[in-house]
Amino acid sequence: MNHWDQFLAPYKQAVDELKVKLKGMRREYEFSDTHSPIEFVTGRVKPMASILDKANQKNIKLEALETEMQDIAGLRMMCQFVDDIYVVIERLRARNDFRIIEERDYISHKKPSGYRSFHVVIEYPVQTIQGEKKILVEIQIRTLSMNFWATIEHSLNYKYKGQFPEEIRLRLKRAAEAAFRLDEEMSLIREEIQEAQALFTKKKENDKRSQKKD
Ligand code: 0O2
Ligand code: 0O2
Repeated sequence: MNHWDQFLAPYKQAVDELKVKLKGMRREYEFSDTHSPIEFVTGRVKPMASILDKANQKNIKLEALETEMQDIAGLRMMCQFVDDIYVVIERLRARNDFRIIEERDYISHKKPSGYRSFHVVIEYPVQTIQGEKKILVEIQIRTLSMNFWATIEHSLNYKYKGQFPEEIRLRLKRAAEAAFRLDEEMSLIREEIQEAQALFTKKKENDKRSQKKD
């Protein structure tokens, strides 16, 4: 096993374990017949070339990667609605199999690019044959709409190597706002559906009561 494979092994272990655990949360909601705040979960270990690029850009020494680069292990949780993101964060805060060390709210504080997501950095204990090793893992929680924007922006970023022509940069910012408006519209529709459902249930109960009286 070369040095990199050895270095990345506990990160891979952490991603594999957390994928099972976070997908397990989704399955629990499915079994309980309630709306699942989690739509789907993905995970990856950052490839070596990207680790080296980022270390270079951010002046991180290779010896300091473990403490300075928080997203070598990364999980992503996709939600239908913005409110679901906060439900997921509450569930993560309530767990005792890892420790949250940082939360970054790029939803109320979007990035200059237009990027929105909620990032939770955790310290996750991996059991190795040398004993326990604590690994930093970044969990990104976002709506499907935020994910759509970020996926496309990320691939364009790759194409333009971070140097977007001004017009594309502006269009992407506008697209990010449109994606967020879509989230807001969907939330309103959801509230209306839930209100309508509540009214309908109340009406049915009232009808039953008046039938009994007759
Ligand atoms: P399930 O039971 O449907 O969740 P790997 O395990 O390494 O092969 P990984 O890390 O799970 O793959 O990531 P990958 O391949 O990117 O996809 C993760 C899961 O997310 C897959 O489901 C995909 O079907 C699902 N997925 C990806 N994009 C979408 C999407 O737009 N909508 C929905 N609903 N799901 C999506 P699993 O893990 O195979 O099984
Ligand atoms: P990958 O694996 O290619 O996605 P920085 O890297 O300087 O932005 P930092 O401190 O490392 O910031 O952490 P941050 O910003 O909380 O998280 C970085 C990750 O968030 C990025 O990882 C992306 O996944 C995502 N992200 C942040 N800003 C943007 C953005 O403007 N557009 C898109 N598409 N994604 C963003 P990497 O390093 O790009 O890795």
